[in-house]
Amino acid sequence: MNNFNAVIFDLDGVLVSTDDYHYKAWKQIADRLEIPFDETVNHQLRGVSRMESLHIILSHAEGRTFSEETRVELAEEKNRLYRQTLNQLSPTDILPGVIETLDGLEARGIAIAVGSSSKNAPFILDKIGLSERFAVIVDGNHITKSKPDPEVFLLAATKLECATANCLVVEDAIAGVVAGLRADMQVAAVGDASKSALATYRLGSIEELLKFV
Ligand code: B16
Ligand code: MG
Repeated sequence: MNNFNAVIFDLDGVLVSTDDYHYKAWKQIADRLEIPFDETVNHQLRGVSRMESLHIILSHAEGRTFSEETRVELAEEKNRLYRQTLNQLSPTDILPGVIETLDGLEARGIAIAVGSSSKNAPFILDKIGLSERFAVIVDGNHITKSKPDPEVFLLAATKLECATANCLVVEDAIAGVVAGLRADMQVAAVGDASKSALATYRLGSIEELLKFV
């Protein structure tokens, strides 16, 4: 049993599955620009910021350059497409086991927080009805460096007034696992990231978290 006072949840891929919406929006843009974009490239976008995601996609446009102005326009266009699909989100999109896990943590007196790279996190949390559940929400609007930089988790720990050693991060992306470890926190990996040996705990389902707190 560990001494965790707080659990910091990633959003996309942990609490709700918005990854496919990101993929479809980027895919429309990549196809229009005739840039190769598939699941392998998409995988590298998990947990990283919108502009960094665009940078990764454009790096596959061999020999072509894009001005800063064009990059900003493309990122805005992607966000418009993405936001249209977010409109359909509702509490039924909360991933299986999430509510039971949040309830279990609260019953144990453990604070719960969100640490997401997404600037759309407040909108998404609102749509799925979870805005009021977390003691602290740190998202892409509050940070200057995206995961794998630890900034998002360090800021969450500061706001929680919790020592990093007593915070547990839950992540689905390798960039997020690395960010949590760099913040000197233990990391529980779900989904994709649970295949990596990097994480402190590798979970088959999110409820397994309750075994470690
Ligand atoms: P936005 P997370 C991340 O969310 C996504 O995994 C990543 O694919 C996306 O590029 C990033 O948010 C920025 O999202 O364009 O909405 O600001 O996993 O950190 O919750
Ligand atoms: Mg994620």
